[in-house]
Amino acid sequence: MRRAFDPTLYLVTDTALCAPRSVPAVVAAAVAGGVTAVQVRDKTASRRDLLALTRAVQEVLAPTPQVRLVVNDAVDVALLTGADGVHVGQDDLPADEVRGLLGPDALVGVSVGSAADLDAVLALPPGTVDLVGLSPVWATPTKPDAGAALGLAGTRELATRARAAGLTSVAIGGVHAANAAAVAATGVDGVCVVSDVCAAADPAAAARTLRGALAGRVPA
Ligand code: TZP
Ligand code: MG
Repeated sequence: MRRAFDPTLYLVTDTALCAPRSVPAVVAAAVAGGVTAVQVRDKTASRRDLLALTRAVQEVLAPTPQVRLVVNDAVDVALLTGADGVHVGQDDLPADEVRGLLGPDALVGVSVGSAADLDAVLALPPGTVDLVGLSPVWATPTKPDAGAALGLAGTRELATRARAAGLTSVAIGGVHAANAAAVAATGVDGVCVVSDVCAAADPAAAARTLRGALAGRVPA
């Protein structure tokens, strides 16, 4: 059965930004601080290492089953680990193929950087995509090739259309505690962060601060 997904504060991991701490250690702290969902993302890891990393994060998340685990790109890793879902970008496997591989209960997320990207998602059969990651809100050193910034106005436009179509939306790219409330006010269901938590001296405190900034602004 499909399990509920809380997108309020969605952590996307970056192994280099977590170092010298391990990704699972940072995830554990971040969840203690209030992160509601986790995506394992490592563009440089071998498939073998990504599998091991995903399993290690899964272990850390075992005591908090309400915090869903999503794998970036790697459908094979998601299948092998029984992770909750996969997030794909515009150059990854098509969302309908991912849905076909993972089945109806998985969470399928897609990155959307323009109205045309959203049009393509909305043209798919209902139930193909659960979540769109609106990105990037702002340019970010974490992903220099993320494409043109949507800004708050562009994010709002896409979030409004996503909501009307019954899709969950989250916003990513340059989101930090100081601007999280403004991002949430665009109408997204949650915000995604990488560096604000992964690079923080105290990831638990960083997550707590973000949750404070989001309190009452996104559906909890
Ligand atoms: N996709 C679009 S922007 C981005 C990803 C993975 C990185 C966001 O990183 P940060 O550090 O939260 O700006
Ligand atoms: Mg990708």
